[in-house]
Formats: sequence, structure tokens, C-alpha cells
Amino acid sequence: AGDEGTAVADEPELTPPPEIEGEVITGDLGEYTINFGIGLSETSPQYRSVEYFRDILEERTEGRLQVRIFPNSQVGDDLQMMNALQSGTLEMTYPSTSPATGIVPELAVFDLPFLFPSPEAADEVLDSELGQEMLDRFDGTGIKALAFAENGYRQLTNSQRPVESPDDVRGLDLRVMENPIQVDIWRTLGANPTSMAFGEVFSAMEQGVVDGQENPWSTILTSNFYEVQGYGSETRHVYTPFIIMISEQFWNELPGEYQELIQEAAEKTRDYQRIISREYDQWSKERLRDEGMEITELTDEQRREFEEAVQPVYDRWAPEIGEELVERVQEMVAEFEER
Ligand code: TF8
Repeated sequence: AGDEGTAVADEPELTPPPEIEGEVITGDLGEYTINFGIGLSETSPQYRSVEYFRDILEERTEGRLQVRIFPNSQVGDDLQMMNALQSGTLEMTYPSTSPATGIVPELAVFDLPFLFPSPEAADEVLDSELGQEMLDRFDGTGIKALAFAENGYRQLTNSQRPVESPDDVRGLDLRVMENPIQVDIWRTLGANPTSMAFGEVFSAMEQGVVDGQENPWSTILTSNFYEVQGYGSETRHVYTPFIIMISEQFWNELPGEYQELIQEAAEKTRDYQRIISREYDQWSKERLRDEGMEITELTDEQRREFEEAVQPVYDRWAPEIGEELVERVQEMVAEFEER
């Protein structure tokens, strides 16, 4: 597979989920149902990881903790689902960090372009004390943040033309996430960005309301964006984390044994999701080519042109986010890369 002109299989070969280990939690702890809403489709690595999460909880409690999964933004977009967690009408969700900056502003550090040179550098920061501090900042907001997983490197797609340089971006009408830094990145590059909930993106592109959007290859594939987007560029301009989160109201009702199990399962889900997300990413790119999308791979030099063009975004936002936080993350990344 992967050879020029050879059709790519319909399903990627993904690492199977690890064996579920650990004792069954016995005792009369009650029965609970977790309604778990996500933005992406049933074929996404995100969904597959929630299936693993469900299996862990159901097996370890002999079905006393049930998980019902609602994909495709069918119970709301990221902002609406986080709201629902806060009001206790939905138990769990798995949004990007970008729309969560209204709740925890410090998360905006992850919206800075070209921050992480590799997914492993992102893991290093997200799994550090700093990452844990970020998760803890949700305490008292109505949401308990359990773990950072991976949305991944975002790539630009559009219906108009191949994009190789910042100049090619000029004038494109683009959908971006609901986050001011994301808007600023594309405005700085000369595009016309509009914030929009993810669930509306396909039809906005289909109807020509926008020319393009940016998301990881796996999302571009599993949300069928290639049907309405002829061109993709491997810009890797932002690495977006996902956060596995639970309603604080619901969490507080749970016995400690279940809380511990859910925390443990969320971390296992994070580890598994990162593996399949990375496997899925590269496979998706080939699959998209197969579907007829013209994909432009940028050279390091071409990517640096984008990086230089968006430098003003750092100058404008670092003071807002906190210079100290930005520098702390940059230093961790630099140290990691030297190792
Ligand atoms: C976006 C994000 C989303 C996710 C998920 C659908 O573009 O990358 O794909 O947050 O909820 O809005």
C-alpha cells in the first residue's frame, strides 16, 4: 500500500486497543449512565478511543457504569457540549482546547502557531506538571478535565487553488475555530477568517459560504471534506490538543472508586488515542490523495515562510496569554528537542 497509483485500503491498520486489565470493582456503588458527546464521526480516532473508554468502564464495573456515545456533534458543538457539562445535562465530552479558552484562558498558549516541532514535544508539555496545572484550572468551572489527548497538526484545505506560500492564502474565505488567536493567524496571512462551530463546516463549504478550513488529515477524511475541497496543504501550522472532560456536577455524585476508575480509564484512553491518531494521520493523507484531493507537501523552507509571516501573532498574543507561560512552554520544547 502507499505506492503511486495503488488504491489505499478503506480501513487503516490500527494498533488494537490494549487488553483491559485491573480488578472488577465490586460492592453496592450504584449504576450510572455516561452520555458522551463528541464532534467527530464514528470512523475518527477520537470515536474509536471513546469506544475503548466505554469498554474499560463497562468491563471493570460489570456494566454498572454505562457509556452512550453521541458522535457528529449530534448533541451539540464543542461550546454547547461544554456548557451542557457545566449545567449537568451531559456527562462527558472531548473538545479541542481552542474553544475552551473562554473557560481556561491559559489554554490559549496552545493556539500559538508552530509551537510544537513534533507530536512528542507536545506530549512532553501536556504530560508535565504544567499540563496538569492547566487541567486543574478547570476545577470549580463546572467541568473536570481528565486528560489531554490529540487532535493533532492542522492542515489547510480549500476549493480554489493549491497553496504553497502565504501569498496563495490571500483572499481565501476560511472557517476557523471559535478562538481569537485562530482568527488572527489567518487574518495576518491575508485570508478572511470566520469563526464557526465544527458541525456547520461541511455545509458552509458545500454552499460556498467559505472556500476552506483547516483540520488534521484524519478529520478532513472522516468528515468527508474532500468531497467539497479539491486542495490540501501540509502546513502543520497549529498542533491542537483534545481534552477528555466530565461534568463536575456528575463527578461529585460519583463514589470515589468510580472517580478513580474514570480517571485511570481517561489516561489509558489518552495513551491509546495518541497512538491511533498518529497512525490514522499519515494513512488519511494517502487516502485523501486516492479520493482525488491534490495535496501539496511543503518543504521546510516553505513552511518557514508561513512561520515568519505569522510572527506578529506571537507579539500580539504573548502578553495576553502571559509571557512567562509562553516562555515556559518554549523552554520545555527546546529542552526536549535537545535531548
Ligand atoms: C474544529 C476542531 C474539531 C474538534 C471536534 C470536532 O475544527 O478541530 O474538529 O474540536 O469537536 O472545530
